[in-house]
Amino acid sequence: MERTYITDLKEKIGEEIRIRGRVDTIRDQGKIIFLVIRDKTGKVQTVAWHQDEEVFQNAKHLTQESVVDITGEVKEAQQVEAGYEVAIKDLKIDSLSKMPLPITLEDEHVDNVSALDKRLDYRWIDLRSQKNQLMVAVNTLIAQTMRTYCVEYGLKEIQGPRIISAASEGGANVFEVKYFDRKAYLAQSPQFHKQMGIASDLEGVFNVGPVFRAEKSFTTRHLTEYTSFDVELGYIDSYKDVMKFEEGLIRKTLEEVKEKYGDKIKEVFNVEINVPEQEFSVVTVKEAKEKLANKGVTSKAEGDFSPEEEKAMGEIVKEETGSEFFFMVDYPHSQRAFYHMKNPEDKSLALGYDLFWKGLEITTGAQREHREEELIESAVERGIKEDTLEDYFEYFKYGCPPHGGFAIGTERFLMQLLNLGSILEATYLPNTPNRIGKLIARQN
Ligand code: AMO
Repeated sequence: MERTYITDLKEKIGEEIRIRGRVDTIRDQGKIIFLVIRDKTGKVQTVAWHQDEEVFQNAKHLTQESVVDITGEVKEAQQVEAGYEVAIKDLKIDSLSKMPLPITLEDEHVDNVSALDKRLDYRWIDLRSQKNQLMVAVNTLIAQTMRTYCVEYGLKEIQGPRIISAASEGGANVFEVKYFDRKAYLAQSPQFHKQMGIASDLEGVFNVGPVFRAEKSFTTRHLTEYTSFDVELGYIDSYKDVMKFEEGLIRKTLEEVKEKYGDKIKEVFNVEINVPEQEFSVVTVKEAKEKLANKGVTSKAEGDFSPEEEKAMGEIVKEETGSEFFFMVDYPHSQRAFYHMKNPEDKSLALGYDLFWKGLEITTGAQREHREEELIESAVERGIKEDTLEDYFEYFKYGCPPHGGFAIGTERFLMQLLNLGSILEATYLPNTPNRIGKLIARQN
């Protein structure tokens, strides 16, 4: 018999059906056992009677979270909320779960770090919760919408190599790997190879995949491996074209999420999805520092922002414009990646931006320096040895269109969307300095 999903049972009253799923709860009342069964579409009460010896003995053996295959009849039952239940005719145990479970199946958000660590150690059980099931579904929709948006815009999807010969985002936080008898690196970003796509006349490209950062940051927003959604656009006039593209991409993504999951997200996470109505605000670093100083929020981060400043700035912009998003522009070039183009009117500034959402940086973007000589000059200014980036510089030797792009940290995006307390919660199986899948010893 074909499987029926639990959500479809309401249409099958009086019929014989087959359901598959997990035992959510067990109520043993002596001569009758109630099993609430859960599948990805919902829950239903099923009943085993003592008169049916075989079914009853099987039900007696069951433990919570066991996987079962049930055939039975859907019967009206006024005493249960759904108005129906399943009278079990055949109960097959596909997989018996050991007891006790190492974690409780939390539907509540857990702030306590040790509890989170334990949940992450048993992530495959933790992901069974209603919250996490919804989170994974929302993440799927985000990825699909972003991809579709890029494809419809005419961009080509590429997969840059993850093992590369030179660090793109500076040598400080790059993982070195042994590559036969030489050194190689895990890509911190597909930066160089998405730019290669522009030199290859693909005109516009996107790349979605894992990137690696060897940062010993124990924060709520850093991972050592995350998924970067990268875009690079050719023949731009300004980094503002890049900002405009990203704004459209995010607006479309939020529209889709709101339409498909808005009510469910409100119910499960108590979060309202706000599709931005007006254009994202744009603030210069100088203006932001002034606004922050007026509120008494300062830091030593010159030309950059501490997490406290970022959060406060998010609140200031929200208060002033009602917007959860803002672009920060006019960063000092010295604080940015060497490949950002310098502003020709003030060479101390970069033609790039960061995008903030609810007070957290979710994106860096910029127009790139596509002129070989100027690019090498910027690299050398940073103390980068020219020969270490020879392969990259070659992309600009044989004609390269003006271009720019950005990268969204997808886990940060999901974290901000659902107001999660930590990026670890937004990651399928997070890697951090003290965690490779499971917790490893803290060695600071
Ligand atoms: P950047 O290094 O700012 O820029 O990274 C882009 C975005 O990636 C996310 N992110 C992270 N997420 C989780 N854990 C981390 N350790 C982490 N580091 C960064 C953030 C950030 O905004 N090549 C450039 C992008 C470009 O210019 O196209 C780059 O990688 O959301």
